[in-house]
Amino acid sequence: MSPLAITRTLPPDATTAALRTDVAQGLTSSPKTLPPKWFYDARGSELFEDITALPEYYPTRAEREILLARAGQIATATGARTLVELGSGSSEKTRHLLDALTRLHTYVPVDVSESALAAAGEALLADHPGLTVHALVADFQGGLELPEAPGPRLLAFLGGTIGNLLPAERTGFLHSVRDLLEPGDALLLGTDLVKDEGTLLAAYDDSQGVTAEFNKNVLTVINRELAADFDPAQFAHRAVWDAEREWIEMRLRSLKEQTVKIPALDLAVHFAAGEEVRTEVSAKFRKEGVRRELGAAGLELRDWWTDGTARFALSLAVR
Ligand code: AVJ
Repeated sequence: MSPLAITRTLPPDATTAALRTDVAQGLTSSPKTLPPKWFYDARGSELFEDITALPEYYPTRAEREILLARAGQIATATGARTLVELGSGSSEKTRHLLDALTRLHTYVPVDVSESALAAAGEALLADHPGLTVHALVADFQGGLELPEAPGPRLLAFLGGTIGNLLPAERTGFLHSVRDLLEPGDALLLGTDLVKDEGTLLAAYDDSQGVTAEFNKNVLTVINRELAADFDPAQFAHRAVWDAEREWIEMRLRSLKEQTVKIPALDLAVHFAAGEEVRTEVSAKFRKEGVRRELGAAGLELRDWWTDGTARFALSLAVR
């Protein structure tokens, strides 16, 4: 096999069909919602990379600190021959793992963005010429068919992205992960942790307005893909801490009463002045809650590591 293979499990029009369904359902529900997956067109992915460098946005730095400190232990604990990374994106986080996983034979990055996968795969092969990279263009929530690869396998879901799933979606996801894992395999999970509201709000509403631009970008995606006429200037970015559910919500608030036309869906969407669309939840976790959610899916929490100031955690779980 050539060192870099790419398997497309998404039919070519999958994303447009899924966007149409999500927008039609989300903007006609009450309250209105949009799923966060649609942030990540090329501009959105670029804005997210900018967010990870912001002083207020601590999760990326905190997770990198843990990976650098614990990659050797993770390698020893798992002896992984295959690393599967869900939502790999730029695979920047993965480098620390790949450097430590000295027995690694195959890397399987999974992402909906084929361009991100190709770029990341080429870059990693340059540094790890002996590695086999089998990239999967897939939506990890859509049920995963992993390519044949030597075990034991380590399934990594980093960045705190599991926090984007609502509790019921997390349950389904963790059960699908458990069904994927065989004895000897492991799940490496990145979770942002509950902390003071001020720190959380600053991380999702930075002083430079990068997160605001990231949030509004979903309107541009819908304008481009569905010929809608959203005016991003007529919406304000908001970050809200829901202390009961322990999650951050990103919202877009309509600054006036307005009607947005979405011709591709033959839809006109009315917004009252001040009405808000929820565009993302980012759940924050506690150790016992993670242990419980993993346990309910048939996974056992084996290791729990945090950064020096306990802002973020990596956990290792097995069947
Ligand atoms: C990439 C989903 C982990 O939830 O913190 C960053 C996305 N949203 N700033 C997160 C995000 C607003 C990020 N994840």
